[in-house]
Amino acid sequence: MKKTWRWFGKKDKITLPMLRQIGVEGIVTALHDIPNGEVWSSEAINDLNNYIKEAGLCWSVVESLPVSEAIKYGGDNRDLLIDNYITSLRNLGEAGIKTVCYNFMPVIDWIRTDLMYPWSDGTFSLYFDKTRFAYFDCMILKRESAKEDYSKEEMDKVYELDKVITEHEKEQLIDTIIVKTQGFINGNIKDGDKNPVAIFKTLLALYNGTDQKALRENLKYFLERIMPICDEYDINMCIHPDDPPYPVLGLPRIVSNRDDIEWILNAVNNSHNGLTFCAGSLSSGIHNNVPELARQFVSRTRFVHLRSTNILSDGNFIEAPHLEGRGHLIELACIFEKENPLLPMRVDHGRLMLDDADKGYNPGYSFYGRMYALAQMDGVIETIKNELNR
Ligand code: CS2
Repeated sequence: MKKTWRWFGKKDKITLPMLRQIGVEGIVTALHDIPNGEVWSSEAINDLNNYIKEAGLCWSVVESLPVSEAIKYGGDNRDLLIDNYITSLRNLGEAGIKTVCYNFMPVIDWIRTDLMYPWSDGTFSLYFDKTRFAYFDCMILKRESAKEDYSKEEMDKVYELDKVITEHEKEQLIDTIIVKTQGFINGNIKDGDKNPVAIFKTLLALYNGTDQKALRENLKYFLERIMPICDEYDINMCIHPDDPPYPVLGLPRIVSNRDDIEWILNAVNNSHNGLTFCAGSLSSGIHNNVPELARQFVSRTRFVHLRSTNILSDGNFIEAPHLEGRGHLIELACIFEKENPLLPMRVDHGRLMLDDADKGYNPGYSFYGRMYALAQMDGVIETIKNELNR
């Protein structure tokens, strides 16, 4: 597999020369400053592409070319937004950038309740606490009928938490769940927005009446419209799984399990309609057997995220060290390496360690933590290659 790295553009404190030193072979990035829904011009694409080339690297994967909410819920202006998306794809294709990761999660991308969960060895990782998330849903958002989505036992824990949670912790939950993730990934909510909860509720309301079936149909509509340009430029679209892989906040989710992925790949049976195999997202659903999914979908996988999780007895999950946990990354590396040695992979999320906090930390995207994980996976991949060449 080709070793790629998610880099956040010229402002990233982790610079391209640093990445060359640690053996990175390709860059995964996006035009983060362009607002969601607007065209990525050839000028802007070429400018970043040349910057990457001048550093002796190549732009391997776009992550992400974001899909606007109106495309997902099927709003009146979706055709215009898809036209813009197609123009951006054409401009990327002209520049020779041919792998595009995106997600189709309504409103919210990945969800965690804690960005600094301590391990006993002094490192930190991202964490999802079911009770805190339910608390956010029922007691902070006060979403109508939210309580019906949780068991009595889960609600009892929410009421217990309500007795002890501080105002500061509530603020932190809001910041973690809706500002840090959404501001950064989808651009829907920005740091400094006065009332993120109110904005978030407006966004959720856009999906009133959009069920799983409708969301699937909207994805199919989107894919059918963009496939001709993908065919023309040989662009592989790779959808990212839901994280975590089950419905949240009353929103439908359609990339959470084997059936979902089968549905998507069959609904538009074109090899350019592919998958980002995110082992971390898939592993945080107890229903998913990650190596089995990899074996089944390897031929339509166009990009791999190597990350692992452990699900704890209470349904909480923690991002695990890369060689541990439900991601089974060694087995996965074998499956993908055999199928396609050129497949781009990046280690996804790393623990926070050493003086990572000084590197302008985006949650999950530490320098030393990811470098450590990359070195581990590099060793695994080289061993596999060695075995295959015997
Ligand atoms: C990423 C996702 O940080 C992460 O968890 O894997 O945010 C991913 O970039 C998007 O879902 C892809 O659109």
